Amino acid sequence: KGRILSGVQPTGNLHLGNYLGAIRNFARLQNDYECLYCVVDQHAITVWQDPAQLAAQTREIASAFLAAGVDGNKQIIFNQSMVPEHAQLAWIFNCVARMGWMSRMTQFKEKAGKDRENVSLGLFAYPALMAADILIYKATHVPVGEDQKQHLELTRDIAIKFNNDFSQPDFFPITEPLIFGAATRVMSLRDGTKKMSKSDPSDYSRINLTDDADAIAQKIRRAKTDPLPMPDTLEDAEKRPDADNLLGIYAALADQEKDAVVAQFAGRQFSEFKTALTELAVAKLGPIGAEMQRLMKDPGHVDGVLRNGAQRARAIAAPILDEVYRTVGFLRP
Ligand code: AQP
Repeated sequence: KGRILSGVQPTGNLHLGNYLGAIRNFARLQNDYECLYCVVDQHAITVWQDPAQLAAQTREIASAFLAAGVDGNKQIIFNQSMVPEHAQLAWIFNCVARMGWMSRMTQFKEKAGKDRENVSLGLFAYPALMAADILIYKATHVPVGEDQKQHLELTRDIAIKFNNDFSQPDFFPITEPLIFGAATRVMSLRDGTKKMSKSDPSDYSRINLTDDADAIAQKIRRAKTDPLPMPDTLEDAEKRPDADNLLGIYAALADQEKDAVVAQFAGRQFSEFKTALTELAVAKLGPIGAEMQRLMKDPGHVDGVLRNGAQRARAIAAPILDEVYRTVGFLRP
């Protein structure tokens, strides 16, 4: 059995893209792998977070994992800062990774924008911490959305360089990304060329997992489309980003192939399709949102899941960190 590690940042506005690209797959993979699912609170503070909100958002993400069907007793659900071995390994990786590699990370370039002098050092170093999140467990597979592909390649580069630098070719595994489903990159409902994202200032750009039926209906009704009827071939759809995005969302939620959905709605009016998409989205997301709301009212229970998960995660991470320290040449107590 392989081992999975994946994480989600507690930065608020958990959305349909996070669900279809990552969280839904967490539950689907749990029978075939040993899984560790992490709320990456240390990644979140690479940009300013209000402390009270950070704590609430950490519980929100843990609730989403549970509501999506991850079994917190069988699998390990925890928050990153409760397992200090992540940050300890990250320091070593900061010394393995090269400035040039980090400078090529497109997410850093996008998030830093033109104001590079004023972003945190943590934002730049974040992919090395992500590599540590994965490799502190020697995880073999990481389910993520497509936007994380480049960071996973960096994780592989760090593993290879560490293995070479210390002449231990099999020390860290070369982790494989698991990117699958009909919606590996869900786009904004306001602009089919931009990723759906937590930090988009417009709430109409995304469907949040905690949205109720009315909010979902309103957002889909207002979703941007073009003036033509629905595409009648996959090639036609792919040339029309807004339509393509909605078709991909429908296919993913219905567990169908996109070309089957294209065929079903070919040449129809968008209004008709949007009604069907709303019904489907409410049916699939409604119960998850309701379960999240229920869990968020019981912080004691969620905190218990995180504490228990952190203990079990540390039991795996501590001996691996010890092995790394010895390999590097650090004296041990
Ligand atoms: N639009 C998306 N489509 C598919 N998958 C997505 N993911 C994120 N956006 C989409 C996947 O969700 C997981 C958790 O993401 P994250 O919280 O670590 O951070 P992110 O990728 O930075 O998410 P956002 O929503 O885009 O946040 P902001 O706005 O803060 O940058 C990951 O597996 C990711 O691939």
